[in-house]
Amino acid sequence: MKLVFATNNLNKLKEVQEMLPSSIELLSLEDINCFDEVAETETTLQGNAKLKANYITDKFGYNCFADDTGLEVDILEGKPGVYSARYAGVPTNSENNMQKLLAELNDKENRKAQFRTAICLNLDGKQTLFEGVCKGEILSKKQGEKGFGYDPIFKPVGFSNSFAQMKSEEKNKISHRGIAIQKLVDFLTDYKS
Ligand code: ITT
Repeated sequence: MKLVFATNNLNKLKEVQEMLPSSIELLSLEDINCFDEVAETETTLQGNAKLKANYITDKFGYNCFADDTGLEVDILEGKPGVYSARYAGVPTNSENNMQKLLAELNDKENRKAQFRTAICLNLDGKQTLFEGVCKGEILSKKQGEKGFGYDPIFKPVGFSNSFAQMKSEEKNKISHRGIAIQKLVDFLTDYKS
């Protein structure tokens, strides 16, 4: 089965590639000659995931899935959430986003946060949504070099390392995207066209 993953984020593409069984041939936007930027104009993660998946299915006709991910910080009442990519403004910049969040939480005791991923799958004319959540806390400074985005300042519950100190297989087992992708894989495994 051929499926397009509608993302411009090559780190996400790599993570997801590692998780899919060989029966699913993952196509990137580059593979289908799509170089468009889809503006994430919705106010929810599900809304943006739908927007990105629908753009590809409507314009290029492919079965496709897209994800949108947000970091929800308890003491900030769920912010930056759906605005995580643009937290420190545009053009988006992960280092600036992390520095803004660290400054915002300076001296705060409650550092609880969670990553949430929404996935929208368009398959044979039917749409299905999946979600994954990973609870953790925001560290007081960056730790580790791996991963991307907010990984150096996020430590999942039950672990002493940040996501950026984990191998991608380790992160994928417990991460928001890993959990949501596993649900997608289970769905596709049971799917009869
Ligand atoms: P696409 O929309 O093209 O898929 P993106 O990088 O814009 O790529 P999102 O809107 O889903 O992806 O991401 C929102 C923000 O959250 C952005 O700053 C990412 O770097 C960050 N992010 C997403 N997944 C993450 C992860 O697993 N670990 C750390 N940060 C992550």
